[in-house]
Parts: sequence; structure tokens; C-alpha cells
Amino acid sequence: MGSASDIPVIEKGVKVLDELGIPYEVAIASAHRTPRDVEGYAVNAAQRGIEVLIAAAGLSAALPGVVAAATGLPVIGIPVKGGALDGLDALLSVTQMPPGVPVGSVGLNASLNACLLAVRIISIHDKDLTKKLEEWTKKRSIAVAESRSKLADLPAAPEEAYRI
Ligand code: RP5
Repeated sequence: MGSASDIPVIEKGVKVLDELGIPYEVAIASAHRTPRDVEGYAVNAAQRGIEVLIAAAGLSAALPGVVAAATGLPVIGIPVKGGALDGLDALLSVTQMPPGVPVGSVGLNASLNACLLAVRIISIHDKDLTKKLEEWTKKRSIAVAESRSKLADLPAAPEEAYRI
């Protein structure tokens, strides 16, 4: 992430990595304030065994693009909400990369989706992880189905309406 102020955003997403038993590390380096650290980290990542990089930054969020320019690994950018434009600036900075330097962007502050996308990428050649991820996703879908019980005072759709 670009700053320690981004920690709360990242913390929410990485819980799923803990749940799935995926090793990860967290780094702070700023594309504008400590650019040499960003480049060093990105250049070293592949040889250190890292398979996917997630870069979170707010304001004029150059971090994901700078990381993507310095590594061949997949980079997922998280635009962080905040500042005078409330994250619109970060969203555009992360998504509008020039051709040839790809950054996969998730929504504002969407660190859970960034982590899940990273898991999908690394699970392509890992059947055990694919299964774990399927089970995790199934649990979430059961929770959504169970939440229908909260419709008790409303004209709820019957269960068969959802069946394929
Ligand atoms: C970005 O600027 C960081 O990623 C952070 O989201 C934002 C504000 O940084 P701080 O001023 O809180 O360090 O580089």
C-alpha cells in the first residue's frame, strides 16, 4: 500500500487469505514519496516467490501502475477512497493505464475482491486451493440464502422461485 493510512482498507481483505491458509506479506512504499522502494520491491517480488501483487493507493494513485511497470507478475490495483474527490481520482488513476502495462482494478476500497481475484489466479494450477475457494464461496452463498428469513414482514419470494 502507498501509506500506513491505507492499512484499514487492506486489513478487511486479507482476512480471506488467512481463512484460506494463503501466505502473504504486507508492504508500505509510496510511488511518489519512496519511488525507489516501490521499484525495488516490484523488481524483487518474482524471485522472492511472490505470485500476485495487490497495490492499494489513494489520491493520484500511481502505485499499481508503477508496480506493474517494474514486474511481469499480475498486479491488482485497489483505488482507495478519500481526498477532495473521494476516490474518483484514485479510481481513474488505477484503471486508465496506458496499453502494455496492465493493472487489474477492483472497486473503491474493495480489498476483499482484490484478494479473491488473487486467489483465483494462484488457484489455477492448485486443485486443493480451488476446492477451498469453492467451499468458501459456498458458505457465503448459504449466508445470503439464509438472510431471506429477514424478509419475514415483507412479501418474500418463495424458495422455488430461485431454483434452476
Ligand atoms: C496515497 O495517498 C496513499 O496510498 C494514501 O491513500 C493517500 C494519502 O496518504 P497519507 O497522506 O495518508 O500518507 O499515496
